[in-house]
Amino acid sequence: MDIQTKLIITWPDFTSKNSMKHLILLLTHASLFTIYYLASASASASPAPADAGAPAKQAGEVQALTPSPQPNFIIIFTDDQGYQDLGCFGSEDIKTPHIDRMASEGRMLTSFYSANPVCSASRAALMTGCYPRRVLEKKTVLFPQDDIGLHPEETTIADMLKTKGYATACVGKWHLGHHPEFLPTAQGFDSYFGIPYSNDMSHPAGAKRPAYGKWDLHWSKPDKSTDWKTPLIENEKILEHPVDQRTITRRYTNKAIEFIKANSGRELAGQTPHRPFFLYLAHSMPHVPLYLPDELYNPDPKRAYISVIEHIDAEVGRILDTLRKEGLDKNTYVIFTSDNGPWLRFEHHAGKAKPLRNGKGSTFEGGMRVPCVTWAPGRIPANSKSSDMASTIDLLPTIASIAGIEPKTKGPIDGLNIADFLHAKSPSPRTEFLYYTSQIQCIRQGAWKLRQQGEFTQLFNLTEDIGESKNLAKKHPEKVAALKTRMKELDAKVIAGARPLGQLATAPK
Ligand SMILES: [Ca+2]
Repeated sequence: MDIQTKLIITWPDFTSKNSMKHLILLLTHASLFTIYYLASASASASPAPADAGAPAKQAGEVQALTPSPQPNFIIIFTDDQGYQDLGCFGSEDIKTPHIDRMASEGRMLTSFYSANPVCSASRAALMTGCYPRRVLEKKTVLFPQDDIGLHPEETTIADMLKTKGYATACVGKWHLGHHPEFLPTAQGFDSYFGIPYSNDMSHPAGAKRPAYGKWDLHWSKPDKSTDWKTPLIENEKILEHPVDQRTITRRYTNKAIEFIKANSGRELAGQTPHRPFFLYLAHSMPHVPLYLPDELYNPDPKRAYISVIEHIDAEVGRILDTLRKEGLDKNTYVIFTSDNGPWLRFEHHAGKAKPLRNGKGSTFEGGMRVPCVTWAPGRIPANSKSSDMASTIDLLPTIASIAGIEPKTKGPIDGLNIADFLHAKSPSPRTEFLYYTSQIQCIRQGAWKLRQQGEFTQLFNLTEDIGESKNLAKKHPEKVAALKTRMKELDAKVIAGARPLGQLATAPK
């Protein structure tokens, strides 16, 4: 293959006034990457299924399974799923038998935080192990007209794992920059399949975003899902535009299973051993608008959110079944959580964060404390549960530790290694946590949480008052003063070490 080959990729109207100059991109390394991926994917996919050109097995012959000594990692990240929206987290109306089983075979974390109450900033934090204020400046949500993204020089979990030879795939919603320079394939992922931003961001710009409060109407017209003009991207190219959102949750799962099987560790005679893998599966639902495959559709709009979570649960079940079937269940960590709390204003098109206060967009607990189930049979103890604090920002250093990697990040990170806590061998090392929107709003230290909005101060004891109903600020002025000082001190460190987000004009091509 001529390694100097250049592909011309057209990127249809991504809306910004500056993007015209990027409509035609000469992507040297990106296209080579694509070519490499396609070639390696076709090569590595072939030995995985036993029926795909492999020698016929003889009776009694057991196919050799040689799981890699390096564990695999899967993060399943849903969008706007509330703290209560799993059976094991107390849902009164949603049935999630597969994730409940995952919890009974693993460990539930009940004080687990996303690092921001909205999409992009939450994802930047997960990927980099940093408070979003450190890596995404004051941006919290990226839009189709933006020319920015997570800086390509930031070290993501995928970048880090690649230093140890991991195969990496991102499937689902990315939302850290939709231009090729910022897509997952520029951030350590070998491949990408998904939508680049939220499923309600109409596209191209200028098209009217359907009005809020019309969700029952949208639910009543499932065959109009393509009204949303949401693109589906494979690697750096638009595959479908618009994508039919009825199909998306299942197609993400199909892609994820294909990736798992291609890296299952099954060795057939003469084949190169497969690599350990990292799969980041970020479902774009239950963010509104909600859609389901036709056979699961129920016209009652009050069933919309319930049915969508139950569909996600069934698809998570398919992932776990694949791991069991491929013999990977003893060598794979699966972490299921959500990017932020439920978007409460949409009523039955949104979830619940009970017993927490508020939801998406808020630094009350309902905005950022999310359901979290961790699973790694034989490594993470079954039937365990902890209310110790932990956060998505802790996953990068934790995964690094488990994989035996000393992460070389672009600068300081905020995450802590919670591996021993995950394995129930120690309490969580996280005793403090900062709550950011575009800027700092709260600090939690043990049971105490200080919330500061302008001159308005609130102090809660989360152990006694998980619903943040009693403001104790006047009763404990010394605690308020100490927490204010500590919050300012920690925030100043984050801001002093903040790094620029990626700008399209300066991003490497
Ligand atoms: Ca979200």
